[in-house]
Amino acid sequence: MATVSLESFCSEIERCRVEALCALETAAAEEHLERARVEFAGARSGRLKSIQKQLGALEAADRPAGGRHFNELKTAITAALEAAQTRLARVAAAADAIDVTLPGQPFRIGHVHPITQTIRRVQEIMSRLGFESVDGPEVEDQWHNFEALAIGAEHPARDPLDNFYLAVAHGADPLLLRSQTSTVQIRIMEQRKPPLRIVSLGRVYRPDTADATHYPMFHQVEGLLVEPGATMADLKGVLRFLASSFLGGDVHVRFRPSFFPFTEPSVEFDMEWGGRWVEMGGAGMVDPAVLAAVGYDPATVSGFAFGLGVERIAARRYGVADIRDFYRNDVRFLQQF
Ligand code: FA5
Repeated sequence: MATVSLESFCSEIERCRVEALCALETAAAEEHLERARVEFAGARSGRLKSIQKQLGALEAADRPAGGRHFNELKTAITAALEAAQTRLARVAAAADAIDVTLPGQPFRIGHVHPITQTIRRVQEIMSRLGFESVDGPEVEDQWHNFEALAIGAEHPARDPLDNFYLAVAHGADPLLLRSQTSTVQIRIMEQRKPPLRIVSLGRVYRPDTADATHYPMFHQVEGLLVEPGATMADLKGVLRFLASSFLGGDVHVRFRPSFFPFTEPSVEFDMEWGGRWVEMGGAGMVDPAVLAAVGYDPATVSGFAFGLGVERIAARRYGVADIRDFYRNDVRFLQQF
């Protein structure tokens, strides 16, 4: 092998250092870095390898100095390689991070279902008259759904075809999904003494065929007031107040004589809608026999109660012609409220 002078060996080392550090420091992607690694530090034909081979061509006296320069070059290239790897790994990690400078996108949030909106609004209106919101169970016994409300064993309202009875062990009294919220009147009167003003809004169930004004699961708002001296005039005033607060002062309402086993006298409460009268619910003065059955003294207190269909008053308020629309879960319909 021809002899190589220390001077030309050192200038080759210097050229290699400059080119290697430049390539490694500017590598912007993994493949650039890998190309530079192979070119300068490749085990078989890298530039470091070929410079190392030239060490043997130096004069014997120059080899220690040449070896020192070579080792410095090797250390510098190894350090630059590691620094470039760390830098590119950091860039890759930053690319996965959240870019807080990106512009925002519209965020779609839902809202409360119109029936729940109606329930909350009715609760709020009734609270202004001092009516406290209470709840009752949806699975009921026959005492609270019928008997305590003077709906006797032979009454057609107890027919299995008109109720969702639940299967029970032989001999036990069947429970049922409550068919009216009037059950809550009894439950509260059993627990509390008069005076009381309560309102209860919740689901009730009847095997009715679904149509524009009926659904097998629907909601009722039940109101009950028991105080000394309560009269039918109070009942009418409260229902008018509820109707005009919820629907606006120009709503027309009417009371029609009717019959419920647990109120006497009883009325139907209708609202005018599009030139027609639509039944919203039933109402009346709590029958003294019902008051006596829960331990109240009908000689000192009287009361009124009402039960309205929530879907019907919601339909009237929002101009919805078919209450089935409330339960089709069509977002295009629901997002209008
Ligand atoms: C009752 O349920 C009585 N508990 C109301 C009552 C309470 C009377 C307190 C006296 C004192 P009725 O069965 O008429 O009454 O139902 C009341 C209202 O519920 C109806 O006027 C109607 O608005 C609504 N409703 C009845 N069945 C359905 C149904 N299948 N789908 C939607 N709403 C209904």
